[in-house]
Amino acid sequence: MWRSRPELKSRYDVVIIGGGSHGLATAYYLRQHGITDVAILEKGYIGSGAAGRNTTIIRSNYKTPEGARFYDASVKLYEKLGQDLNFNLLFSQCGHLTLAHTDRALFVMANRAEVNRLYGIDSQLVGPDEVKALAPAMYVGPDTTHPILGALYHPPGGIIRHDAVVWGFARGADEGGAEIHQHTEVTGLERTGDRITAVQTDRGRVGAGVVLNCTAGWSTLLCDMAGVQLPITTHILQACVTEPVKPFLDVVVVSSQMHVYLSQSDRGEFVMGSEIEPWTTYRTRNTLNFLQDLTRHTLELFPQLEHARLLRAWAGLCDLSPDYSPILGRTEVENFHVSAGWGTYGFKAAPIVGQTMAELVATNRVPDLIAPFELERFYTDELVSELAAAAVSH
Ligand code: PYC
Repeated sequence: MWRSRPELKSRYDVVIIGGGSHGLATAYYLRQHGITDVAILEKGYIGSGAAGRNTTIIRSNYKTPEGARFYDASVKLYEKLGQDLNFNLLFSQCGHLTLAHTDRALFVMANRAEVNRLYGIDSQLVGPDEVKALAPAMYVGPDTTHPILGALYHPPGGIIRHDAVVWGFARGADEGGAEIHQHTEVTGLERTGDRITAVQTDRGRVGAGVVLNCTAGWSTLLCDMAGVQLPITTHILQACVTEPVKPFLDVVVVSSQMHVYLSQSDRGEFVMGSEIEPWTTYRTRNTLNFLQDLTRHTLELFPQLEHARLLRAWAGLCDLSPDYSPILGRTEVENFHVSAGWGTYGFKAAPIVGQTMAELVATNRVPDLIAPFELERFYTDELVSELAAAAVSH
């Protein structure tokens, strides 16, 4: 679907580090600004990082005005992305239910619904009867460890085929002239004064007009090479998938108290994820604790899955920033920009990251949507707290 890897040229106008959904989306949208002398450098294969390891959930019911309008813009791009890329992304806007098991959770969700609605986002608090109607197969009886008092219901939320998003953006970027260099590892960045002049790779050195760090997990290491410090710690997040079973769930179900989020894919598999691990690591192996906790909580909600076999489990790297919002846009190095610190929110932001980062590169102006997320906010103390806006406790 894209040209095979060419030789590296000695220079590109734009070098994008990271062939995940953000890097590929940025290359795709750069083409709309007429910028086509672009190389994407990916140390593994495209989509081998966070883009291929998430649980494919798309939503915009965030807590802060800055977050809500940013992710809303992303959902809107996702809605027409299949058509734009001429690629079936299997986007199912089946709705998204965040369960509330305590009065406090109901209060927080009512607040989120208010913020969401102020920005025109379809999001509302619903009671147990509506929860039952939306997910008839879910056990909602009063005799559970965590009785369901209500939920935040977000109809535009849903799931999308993550590999297809990666492949669609890759094909679109390639058609626009960008070169995709898989299995090309960045080993250093050459900085002269306030600019990055070249990128060193295990296949040689390339000069660069602008460099974008679009990696997850490795973002701090790459920023270190540029002399830029990111306030990020890296943790693993684990997920798993069952064998296909008869369809009985057509809404995404999330519970932050039970640390579980799950959906049923078009193939019938249950895709399930859990809490972020509290330790920092780059070791993407699963743990028994994860499987025990996740399956216990899932079976409380869906006892029907008792006999379903797990097909696969995996882990991905999540970069956490102090306010759980991304770090996006410019750094103190003039021509070195970042898309980092996404926690567990990165995949759902891919199209809007691509569009806004491409605009930043093309115009050298910071788009309004990403201005609140600049690295600078940690120096000016203007944090954007998305703490507790997800099923994980970040
Ligand atoms: O924020 O939607 C989310 C999410 C899904 C899995 C982890 N976080």
